[in-house]
Amino acid sequence: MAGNQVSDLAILYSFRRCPYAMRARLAIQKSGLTCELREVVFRDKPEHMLEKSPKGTVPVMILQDGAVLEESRDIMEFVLAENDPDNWLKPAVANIEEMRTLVDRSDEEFKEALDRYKYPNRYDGTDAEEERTKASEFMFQLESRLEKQLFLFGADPSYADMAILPFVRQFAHVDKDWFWSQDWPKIIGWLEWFLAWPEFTSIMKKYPQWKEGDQETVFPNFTDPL
Ligand SMILES: N[C@@H](CCC(=O)N[C@@H](CS)C(=O)NCC(=O)O)C(=O)O
Repeated sequence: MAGNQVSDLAILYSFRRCPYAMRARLAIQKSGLTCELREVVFRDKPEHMLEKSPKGTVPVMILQDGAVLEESRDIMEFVLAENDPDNWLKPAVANIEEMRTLVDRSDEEFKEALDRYKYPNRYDGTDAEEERTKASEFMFQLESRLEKQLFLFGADPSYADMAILPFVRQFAHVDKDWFWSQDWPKIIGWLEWFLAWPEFTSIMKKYPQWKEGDQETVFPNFTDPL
């Protein structure tokens, strides 16, 4: 499938540092499909994006037939259902439902604690350390999975690893010294693998803010070396 034209998927509104957009870009790149990437700046969201998806979050994918995917996991599952060369949706030891359950826990409890730990001033009566402890409970659940296998659902990366790792990265980056001194060696190894993985570094390429009338930016750009 690699090398298909822009028209495969039409448009992806994205923001480089958003973990939801990262997981969508990882899945699109893996699927071998291409799209037109439009980099968003939150204080200046494109009218076209808001027209198609008034909730105003990224990522948003607008397909050729006009269908709008406005949840990162829907984008991941849609593109991987088209083409999933490394079986991210079908790991050897699990099915999609089991992976979705773990990703739900990440997107709900873990993300809630992570936001409160990262931005305690945005939430009344929040104690950052308490939130960090709550978020750490999820880390220990992941650690015990990773003690048995290199990735969350077996010996190879899956949909669940890709959906969760961008948020673990964010958690680690709030206070790197603290994170890297915790007793979760498997998580640290898993995250370090991810940070150095060419498929991750390539989706973190910088793009200027998209403006109406700009030339199309094709993502991924298969002519760039990984
Ligand atoms: N449930 C959504 C959440 C997406 C989301 O919250 N994205 C954030 C950025 S990381 C956003 O767009 N925020 C909009 C804003 O801050 O104005 C998804 O999975 O796509």
